Amino acid sequence: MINLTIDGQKISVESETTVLQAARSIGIDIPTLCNFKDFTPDGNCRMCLVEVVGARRLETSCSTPVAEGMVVNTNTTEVRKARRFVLKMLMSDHSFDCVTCYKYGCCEFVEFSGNCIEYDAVKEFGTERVMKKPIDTSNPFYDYDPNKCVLCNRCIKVCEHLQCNHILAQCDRGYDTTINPVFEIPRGKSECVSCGNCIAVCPTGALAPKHFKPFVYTKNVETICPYCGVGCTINLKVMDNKITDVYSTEGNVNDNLLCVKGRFAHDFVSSEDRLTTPLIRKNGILEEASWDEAISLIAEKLKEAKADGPQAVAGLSSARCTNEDNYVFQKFMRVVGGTNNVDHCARLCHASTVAGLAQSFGSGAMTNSIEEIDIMDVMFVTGTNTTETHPVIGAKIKQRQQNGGALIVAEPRRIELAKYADVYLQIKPGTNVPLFNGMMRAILDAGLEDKAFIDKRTEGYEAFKEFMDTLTVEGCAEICGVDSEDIRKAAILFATKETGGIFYSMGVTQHKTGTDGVMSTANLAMLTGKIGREGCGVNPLRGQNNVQGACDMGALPGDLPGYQKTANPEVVEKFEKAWNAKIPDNLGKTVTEIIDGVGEEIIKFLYIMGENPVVSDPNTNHVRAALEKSNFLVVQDIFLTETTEFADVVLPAFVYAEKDGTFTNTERRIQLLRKAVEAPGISKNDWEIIGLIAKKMGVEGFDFTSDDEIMDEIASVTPSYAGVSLERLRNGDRIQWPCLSKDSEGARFLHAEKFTRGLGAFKIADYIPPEDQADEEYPLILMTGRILQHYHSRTMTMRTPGIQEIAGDAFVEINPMTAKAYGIEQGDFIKVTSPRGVVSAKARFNEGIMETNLFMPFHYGETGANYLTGGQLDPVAKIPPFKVVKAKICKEL
Ligand SMILES: Nc1nc2c(c(=O)[nH]1)N[C@H]1C(S)=C(S)[C@@H](COP(=O)(O)OP(=O)(O)OC[C@H]3O[C@@H](n4cnc5c(=O)[nH]c(N)nc54)[C@H](O)[C@@H]3O)O[C@H]1N2
Ligand SMILES: Nc1nc2c(c(=O)[nH]1)N[C@H]1C(S)=C(S)[C@@H](COP(=O)(O)OP(=O)(O)OC[C@H]3O[C@@H](n4cnc5c(=O)[nH]c(N)nc54)[C@H](O)[C@@H]3O)O[C@H]1N2
Ligand SMILES: [Mo]
Repeated sequence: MINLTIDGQKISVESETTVLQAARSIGIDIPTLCNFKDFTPDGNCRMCLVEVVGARRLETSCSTPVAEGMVVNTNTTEVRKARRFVLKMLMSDHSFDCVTCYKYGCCEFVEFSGNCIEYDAVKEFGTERVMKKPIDTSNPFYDYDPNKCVLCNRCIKVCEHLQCNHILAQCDRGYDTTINPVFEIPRGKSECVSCGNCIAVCPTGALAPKHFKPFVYTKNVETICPYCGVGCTINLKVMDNKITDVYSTEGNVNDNLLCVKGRFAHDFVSSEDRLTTPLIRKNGILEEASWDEAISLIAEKLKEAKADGPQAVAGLSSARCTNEDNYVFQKFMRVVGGTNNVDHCARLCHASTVAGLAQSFGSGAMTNSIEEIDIMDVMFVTGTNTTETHPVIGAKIKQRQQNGGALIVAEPRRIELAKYADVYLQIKPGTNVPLFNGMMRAILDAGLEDKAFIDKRTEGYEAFKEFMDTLTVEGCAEICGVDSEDIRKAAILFATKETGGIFYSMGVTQHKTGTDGVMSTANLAMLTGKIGREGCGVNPLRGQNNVQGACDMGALPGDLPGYQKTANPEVVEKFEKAWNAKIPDNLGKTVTEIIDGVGEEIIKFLYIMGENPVVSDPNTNHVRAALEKSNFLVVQDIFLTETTEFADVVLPAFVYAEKDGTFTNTERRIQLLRKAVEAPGISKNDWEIIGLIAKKMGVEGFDFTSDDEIMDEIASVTPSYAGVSLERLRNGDRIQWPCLSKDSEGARFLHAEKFTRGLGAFKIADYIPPEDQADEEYPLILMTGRILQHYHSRTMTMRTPGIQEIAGDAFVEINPMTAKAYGIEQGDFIKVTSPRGVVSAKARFNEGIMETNLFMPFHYGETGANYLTGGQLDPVAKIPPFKVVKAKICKEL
C-alpha cells in the first residue's frame, strides 16, 4: 500500500493506482475527457492536470502513478488556469451547433464547459477552422464529424480494447488531426462492424447515428434486446410512439457494448408492414376480420380437430416471445388442446444440448456466466462464429485473449476468432466427435487427466477409458483432416491451464450426431476437471433472445415447465392439480414431426406463434408441400411471412418493445422487458390472444391480466423459477436460475458441489460419418448458418435500410480456387443443387473456407439455403443436419 495526501486528505491505496483513481476513490472529481475505463492512460486531453508538490510542472493525473508520501492538489489556481487553457483550445476548434447536435442535452464536453464556466473558458481563439473538415457519412448507420471531435481517443480505445476490432487511429498532424480508420479509409469501406460502441463512449456529438432525434425530447425506456441470446440491455429513445435511437449503458450483461442489430436494427417495430388486425382467409385471400370472428373460427376448428383425438392438434411456440407467452402457450396446448404436440425452434438449434447435457450433467444449459470469461485461462471455441452470432460474447472472448487468455478455435471456416487463436484447427464439417476424442486421447497420453475430479465427481469412466484405448490421436486427426500435432497442442493447452471453458453452438449441435458432439464437450470438461468451478464450464451459446426461457417454460413435447417430464406420473399429477385439468402424459411430436404430420393430414389444427418454418425448417420444398395440405393453420406473428402464405387465420401480436414480461438469456439470467411504445392497430399481447381462445373454448385458468400474475404461476410450478417475480426484477434484483427462493439470486455457475444428476456421466461417443458424403455427383459439402447483420428469416432485420445496404443479397461462400475451377468470378450467380432442391445466389470468395466446402446463410427466403437441406435427424434430439449437405454447383448463365 502507498500513502499519499490529496487535497489535504491522507489516504492509502494499492501501488499500481494512478493519482486520478486515488482521487476518485475518495470522491474528488477531476475532469477528464480521454480517460476511458483506465485503458492506456495517455494524458491526451490534459484536462486532468494536477499539482504534485515538488514536481517541476503540472502532471496529468490519469497517467501519473501514486508514490509514497506524495502530496497532490487538484484544485489550485494554477491547475484551474491550466485546465481553462486546455478547454479554450478545445472549444476554439469545436463546432458549436449544439441545438442540432446528437448530444444536445447530454454532452459531456458542454457539461465541462458549463462546469468550466467556473474555469472562465470562453471562445477566444477564433473559429475560422471550424466546420471545414469533411464529415464521414460513408457508414450506413452513423456519421463522424471531425469538427466536433475533441480527439480524446475514447473511440480508438473502445475499438481496440473492448470491441477489439483495432481499426481506428489518429490521422494527420496538428490542426488537421482527425480520428479515422487507418490509412484514412472511409468508415463505410473499412473493417468497421458498425457496432456503434464508439458512439456510446464519445463525449461529444462527433460520432452520431444518422437520423437521430435530440435527446432532450425523447422518452427513454430500458429493456432487453430482441435478437440473440446474449440478452443485452438496451435503452430505447422514443418520440411520437417511435423508437428514434438505441443507446447502451454500463453494467448489465453487455456493459455498454452492443452489435449492429442491437444498436441500429429496430426500424421494424414501427414498420408500415406490421400486422394491425386479425386476418381470415376467404376465397384464398387474407381479409381483415374482427377479433371476435377470428377467435370464434379458431375455437370452432380446434373443437373439430380435437374430436379426431389429441394427435390432431399441434402448436409451435416461440423463442422470440416472453417466458410468460411461452408458459401460457404450452399450458394452452396441454390443457385446452389436450396434446403434448408442442415444440419450438430449439429443436432445430440446441435440442442436442438439452438432450446431451441432460445425460452427462443432468441439465442442459450454459454452466458459466458471461462475466466468467474474464477469468478463463483458456477458451476452447468450436462450432460457433461467436463474433457474428453472439457479438458481445465474441468481443468478451477477444478481450480475454488480448489480456492473456489462451484461445483454441476448431471450425471448418477461418472465422474472425481464428485470427487470434493459439491453435486453430480447420476441421472437416461433421467431425466434432473425433476432434474431441483425439484431444482426450492426447490428454490421456500425456497423463494430464484430472484423476481426483474423475474419482470424486463422475461415473462411467472405466468403460469410457476402455473405449478411448481403442483410439489414436493420429486416427482421429485423419478423420478431422487436421495435423495430429495440432490436436495435441490444443489438448495440452486446454488441460494444463488452471481454468478454462468450452464454447459451442450450431457447428456442434446441428448434425445427425449432434447429441454425441455435445456429450463429447462434457467428456472433455470432466476429464480435465474443468466444470463446476468458477471460470470452468461447458457453454452452449443459446441462440434466440428467449430460447432458454421457451425451453424452461416447457414448450417442449416431453417437458413441462422446469424440465419436469410428461412421462413421470407424479409430475403429471402435480400439474393436473395446479392447473385443475386433465393433461396428456405421452411424448408429443417435435417440430419436424409436426410438419410431417400436417403433410400426412394427421395433424388437423396447427397453431404457430412466432416462428417462420417455411424459411427456417429443413427441406423447404417438403415444408411447403406439407403446409399446402394443411387443414387449418393459425399463424400469430408481427408481419406477413412466407409461412402466413399458408395460414387460414393470421393474428397480430405485440413485439418486444410493446411488452412487459421476461426473457431468459443464455447464462440463465431472467431479465425484465419494459413496454416502450404502443402497438399498432388492434394487435394484442401474445398471451392475451391465447387467453381469449381458451375462454371461447370455455376453459378456465387463462384469464391472466398481467405478466406479474403469469410469472407468479410459473414460480409456483417451476422449482428453478420458484424465487422469481417481476417485482424483484423491477427492484433491480439480478437472478440466474436455479432460483429456489425469494431471497436467492440463483447461481453464477452450475454443478458446483455435485452435478444436477448427482455424478457426472462419461458417455462413449464413437465417430459416425454424416449421412451426406461428397460423391461423384455431389462433390462439395455445403454448410449453412448466419451472418452478423441478418437475423433468421429477416422479418425484423430486412426492414432496416442500412442492413439491406450491407447485406441485401443472398450469397454462397466459396474458396477462390474452387471458383476458378468452375470458371466462377466474384459476384457471379452460382446455381447450387443438392438432392433436395436448387437455389441460386451470388458467389462470395472466402479463402478461409476449404476448397471442398461451401457456406450459405439461410436468411434469404426465396433463395433460402433450406431448399437444399434435409436428411437424417439426430436419433435422440431429432435435430436436422443443417451443417452437412452434399451439393454440386455451376455458374448460372
Ligand atoms: N447475426 C445473427 N446472430 C444470431 C442469429 C442470427 O440469425 N443472426 N441467430 C441466433 C441463433 S437462434 C443461434 S442458434 C445462434 C447460432 O450461432 P452459431 O452457431 O455461431 O451460428 P452458425 O452460423 O449457424 O454456425 C456456426 C459455425 O458452425 C461452423 N460449422 C459448420 N459445421 C461444423 C462442424 O461440423 N463442426 C464445427 N466445429 N463447426 C462447424 C460454421 O463454419 C459456422 O461458422 O446465433 C444466434 N445469433
Ligand atoms: N439451414 C439452416 N436452417 C436453420 C438453421 C441453420 O443454421 N441453418 N438454424 C435453425 C435455428 S438454430 C433456429 S433457432 C431456427 C429459427 O427459426 P424461426 O424461429 O422460425 O426463425 P425466425 O425468423 O426467428 O422466426 C420468428 C418469427 O417470429 C416473429 N416474431 C418476432 N417477435 C415476435 C413476437 O413478439 N410475437 C410473435 N407472435 N411473433 C414474433 C418474426 O416476425 C418471425 O416471423 O432456424 C433454424 N433453421
Ligand atoms: Mo437457434
